[in-house]
Amino acid sequence: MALNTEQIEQFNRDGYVYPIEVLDRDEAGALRRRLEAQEGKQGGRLEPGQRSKSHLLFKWLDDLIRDKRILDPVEQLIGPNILCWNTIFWIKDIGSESFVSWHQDTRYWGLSSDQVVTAWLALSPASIESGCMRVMPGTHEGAVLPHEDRYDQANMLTRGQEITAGVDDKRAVYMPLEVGEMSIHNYRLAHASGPNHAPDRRIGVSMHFMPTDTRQIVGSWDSAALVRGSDSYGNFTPTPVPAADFDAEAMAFHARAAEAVREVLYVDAAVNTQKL
Ligand SMILES: O=C(O)CCC(=O)C(=O)O
Repeated sequence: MALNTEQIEQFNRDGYVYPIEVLDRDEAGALRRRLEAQEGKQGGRLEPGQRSKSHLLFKWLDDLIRDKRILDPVEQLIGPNILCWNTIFWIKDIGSESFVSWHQDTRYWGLSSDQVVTAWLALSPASIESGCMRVMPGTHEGAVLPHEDRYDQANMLTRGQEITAGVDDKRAVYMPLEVGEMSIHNYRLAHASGPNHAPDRRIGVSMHFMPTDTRQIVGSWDSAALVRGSDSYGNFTPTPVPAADFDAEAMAFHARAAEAVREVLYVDAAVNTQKL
């Protein structure tokens, strides 16, 4: 569904837009079942190493990053030539105290562009009770705020990185989403989320899109999927398209691609917490 003028203005001014209807409940429910079937085969959870670059493991997620319903609004915000850099699962079980501290992804991803966006799709209800995302309007502009590594076990972020100044809780905005809805935020926007006190798991998948002129400026090698338009820059090695879930060739590529992301996320970190 196309964004209207007001939504585009809001994204440019505040750094986020939501809710965007993407999948109907049945379609989102079917994807959730596929994810949970895989979790069921491996002891009820994804391995930390399966949370990132997951479109190389799950064919249905590779289909999703190429889905017109997701890419049309993304194109309205960042232009016609689009790479998908990463996909990450954010799963909080019932009663989980897992949280995400206030942070800006610009600080950690090693990407040169200020136009990178995160599209976050809800595969179960993301409510205030279940720990949906909160954002700090306007923080996508200006300097990156100061962060400190706090290494909290319950923090879903690699190093428990947290903004130490510049977030005013009273001005923060919750972004609740129904099943099948998505939010989009600029990756510099400060965001966070709380624990899950709802009677269902909170399952989201984030998809990180960027214009093709983006470069990886921290890591020596990185990969991305060209999901729309053409890439005349060639700054990222193209990711293979999996033929099926856990396709052997894509899995081999995933091992290298996810490791490259980890190297960037943990650069200069005191501890490798192995959360991704
Ligand atoms: O899922 C969450 O609660 C946080 C997600 C997040 O930090 C992100 O998508 O960048």
